[in-house]
Amino acid sequence: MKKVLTYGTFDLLHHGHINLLKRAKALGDHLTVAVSTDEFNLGKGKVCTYPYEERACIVEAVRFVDLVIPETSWEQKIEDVKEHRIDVFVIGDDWEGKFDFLKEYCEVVYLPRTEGISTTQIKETLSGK
Ligand code: C2G
Repeated sequence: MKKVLTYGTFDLLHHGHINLLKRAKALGDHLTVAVSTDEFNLGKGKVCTYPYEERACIVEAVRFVDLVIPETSWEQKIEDVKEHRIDVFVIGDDWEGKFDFLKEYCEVVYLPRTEGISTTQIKETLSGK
């Protein structure tokens, strides 16, 4: 079984996230998604609309997703790859090159982001900006 792993906040889930998850799953047979905790997001300078439990529940319901785990630190990726016997690490190309250190442990794939949609844009639209 070819195992795929990705990470993200996934707040206000939108089709850009779904496109990422769909393409990630297509690279293997099993997709694990590490969803950023609220505390970790503060470190990323992100304040989420939905708390971790709700974001994890929503991501878990996506048919491409097989397992959700919490992302609590920048340092957990190598351990996650080893512990979950991951074959492919995938993330959007806004992170291009940032996780090349994982190439020692698994394949690393940066996928093109979906243009024209973001959680920030959704928030701005809703706030009438
Ligand atoms: N994404 C995308 N297209 C968009 C928006 C997001 O492909 N229009 C992708 C991102 O590239 C990422 C995933 O969807 O791979 C989740 O995006 P975010 O929730 O913004 O996650 P991020 O803050 O990038 O967290 O350790 C890594 C971080 O946790 C990644």
